[in-house]
Amino acid sequence: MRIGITCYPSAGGSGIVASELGMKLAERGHHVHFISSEPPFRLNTYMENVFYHPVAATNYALFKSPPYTLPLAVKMVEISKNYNLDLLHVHYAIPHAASAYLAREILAAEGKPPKIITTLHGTDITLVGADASFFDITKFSINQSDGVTAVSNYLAEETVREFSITRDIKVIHNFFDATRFKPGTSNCCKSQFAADDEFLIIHLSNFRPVKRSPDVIDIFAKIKKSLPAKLLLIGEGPDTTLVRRLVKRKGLEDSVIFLGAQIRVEEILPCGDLFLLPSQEESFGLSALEAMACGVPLVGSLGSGISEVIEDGVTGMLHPVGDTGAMADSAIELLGDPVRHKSFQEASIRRANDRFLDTNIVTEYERYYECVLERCSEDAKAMKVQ
Ligand code: GMT
Repeated sequence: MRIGITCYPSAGGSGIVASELGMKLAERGHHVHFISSEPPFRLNTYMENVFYHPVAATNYALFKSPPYTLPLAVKMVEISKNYNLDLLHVHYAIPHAASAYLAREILAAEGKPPKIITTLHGTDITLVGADASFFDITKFSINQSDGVTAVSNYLAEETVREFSITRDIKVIHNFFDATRFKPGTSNCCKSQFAADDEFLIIHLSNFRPVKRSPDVIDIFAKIKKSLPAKLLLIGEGPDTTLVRRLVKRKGLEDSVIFLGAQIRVEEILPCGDLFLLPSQEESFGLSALEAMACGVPLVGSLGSGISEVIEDGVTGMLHPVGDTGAMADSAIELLGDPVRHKSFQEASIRRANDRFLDTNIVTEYERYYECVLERCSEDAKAMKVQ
């Protein structure tokens, strides 16, 4: 197939999923054209069958800021025509699904337009899409897409509830690359961050308010009173300054390491003993899955998509949002019991591989593409319906 993929290029889960999916599809022989403002974060090297087309948002004195939605639509038209694309797969509804709709309308007048698949990732529904200034266009673009997927049942249900959507939404969970995300080997980098007798606790996010990163510091401060530990923070975002201030105020400067945004997190995650994700909500929690695949159990928030990824009491311990006391108690209990900790590590690796393996999930996307392109069997077509 000839596939156009559009996503945000920044270090967020939706761009990462789009990049990983595109690379896996390219390995399977599909031609994948990334259409975005910059090369996506994890798409950092050239590989066969992968093409990148930048979208330049031209500014003009009249504009307050350069428009992006329209040049993106025009670039989608250009690439669809030049490479005869079968479909445009857009990740994160706003504004990508609206641009794809415009592109398809323009192309329809000229011949065979590509099909549009929109993958919903989270705040495009739960925060931004639900905002009055985006609501109607988000609902319209979802309804106009030829196929719609969501990364969890939680998100599919939220979409139906929020937008009164009646069309099918196919749930395709996020996945991990099993060749890269796996338990640590003897050359694990833990000693760079923590002493032999210290536990290494990791948090990875884009430090947006929805991640509740100050809670991470609160939980860590409580753990630190009972156990020797270091906290490794990976990522960068609007709350990083706030978190730095909090670390200083709590006198934890020597115990917290700020690593900033990192591309090859698979080389760091296996060194962790525990992963913290106390988010307000997560449609899925890709970082939790990648940690889980590396054999790192999680302590975090109950509800939303995290509960679909983590099995509470088996691969992690979940508590109501904001209950940092209970989260710290669970962390102390788990780290203080080596037998239980080991069973959580093993269960994490098993669950990741049983449920979220790249090979299986990429095949689900391929089958879904075939169905949207009306090339699949009646049996497979039924798969479109949840
Ligand atoms: O919706 C967002 O916040 C953006 C998105 C991103 O680009 O980081 O994150 C969402 O998509 C990820 C990939 O599907 C999920 O793993 C995250 O849980 C989800 N974030 C939220 O729901 C807050």
